[in-house]
Amino acid sequence: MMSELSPMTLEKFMEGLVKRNPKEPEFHQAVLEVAEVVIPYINLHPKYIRSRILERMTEPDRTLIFRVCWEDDEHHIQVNRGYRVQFNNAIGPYKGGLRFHPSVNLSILKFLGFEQTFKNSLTQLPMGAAKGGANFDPKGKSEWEIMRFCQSFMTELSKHIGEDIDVPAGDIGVGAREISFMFGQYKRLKNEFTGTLTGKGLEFGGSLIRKEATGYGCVYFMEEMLKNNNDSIKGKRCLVSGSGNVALYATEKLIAVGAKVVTLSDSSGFIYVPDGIDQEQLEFVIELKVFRRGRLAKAAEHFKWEYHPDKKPWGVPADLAFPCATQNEIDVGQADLMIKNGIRAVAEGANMPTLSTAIKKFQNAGVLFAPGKASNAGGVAVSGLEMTQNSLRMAWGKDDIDLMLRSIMGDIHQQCLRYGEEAGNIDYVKGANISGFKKVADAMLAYGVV
Ligand code: NDP
Ligand code: 2IT
Repeated sequence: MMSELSPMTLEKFMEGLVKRNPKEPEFHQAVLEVAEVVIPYINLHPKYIRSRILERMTEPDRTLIFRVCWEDDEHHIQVNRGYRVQFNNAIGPYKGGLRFHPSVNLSILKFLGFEQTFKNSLTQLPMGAAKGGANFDPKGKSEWEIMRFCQSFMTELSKHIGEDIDVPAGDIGVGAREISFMFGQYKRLKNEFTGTLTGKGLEFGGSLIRKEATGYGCVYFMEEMLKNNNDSIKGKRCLVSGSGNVALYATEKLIAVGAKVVTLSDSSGFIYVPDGIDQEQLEFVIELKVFRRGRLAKAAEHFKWEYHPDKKPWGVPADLAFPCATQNEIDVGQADLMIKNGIRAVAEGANMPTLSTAIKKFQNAGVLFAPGKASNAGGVAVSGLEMTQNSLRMAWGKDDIDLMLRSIMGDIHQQCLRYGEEAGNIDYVKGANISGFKKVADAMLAYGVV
């Protein structure tokens, strides 16, 4: 006989999760953010308790860890650790980026893979979730060293991916150059030309707007949030952190829609440009940071911008904030300062850049807050469109893809409105997590116990 179901409690669930996954603080943090809003929803829908959906969803399908050996320019042998966490393929092939950064470890990749499950679900495209990468630091490496590393990494990874199995893309430290080296090696090993990676060069199956998509999509999401509050983006002063792929294409779109981007940052400090960065200056920074992986201090020197070494931009007064560098960039103290300085809305371009305690500060102060799984979903959405174009063996035009991106971001915003209503306000964290959860959970239920 089936016993009476008791409701789930957050404390007990988290205790079990931490016990099963010791010493993985970023993973615990990402799960807690979801569990806080999803457990009350699950308790209203006991079918999810009975089938232990949240326990199943927080356990990756599989985790691959492998050695990556390569030879540096001095002919020394280097050894790195490579990973692919295939988190969930309930609604499509595993899909998600690769991160090359010395801080990469299992906790970070599990947090990113878990977040990807909800994000990919929100896009409404058929994509499961994965994340991977290596503790390899591309900074200061020569082109040939990067190529040798990418080829060695792909030699192992190629055994586990495929256009209908798992489709990696870029993330921190992995841009067009790295994707091209990895795609070249994949094609050579498999002797096939398929869309197994996204973010490829336009000459070999890449999609227009993919490189811009995360940043553009984040701005589109911010526009939706402001519109829903009878406000608009034009003329707003914006803090952007980071100066990589996401930050710089968010900046490009912000300039195009008439906002002023007054800060950018990298891991060494931030620049402050009181009148806002212009398109010509931005192109210089894109060349410096995205294509040459240089230092932002060089741009500050070149344009005589105010430069603040070893500092984050959050103390600068502004209307809107776009954290686009990395996880845990905004803590409670910084959130307090931003609120005091008049910030009205935050849209995360990075994954989990805001600590949960800081998110609560923003929400309690009435600051509109969009979690990355909603506001940075544009990148993986256009990756999904790249997969479709590759399967169809055709390429769509720029305007068509931009329209689809806008429409996907608008639809994600609608999902947040639908599931995020909280005492007359919209809780975007609740909306994104419940909507993302429901689709994957229902697919898992339909499969039975697998
Ligand atoms: P890039 O490698 O292009 O740029 C990363 C930027 O963040 C650089 O300015 C880098 O500075 C800074 N940064 C990275 N790590 C740190 C750190 N530990 N401390 C301070 N600054 C840091 O990466 P992306 O722009 O692609 O990714 C940025 C964020 O957006 C990540 O959270 C990523 O997961 C997320 N994201 C990316 C998507 C994509 O399509 N690329 C899609 C959705 C989310 P420096 O140059 O000094 O290292
Ligand atoms: O975090 C992310 O969504 C990404 N790094 C992009 C993933 C993808 O497959 O395009």
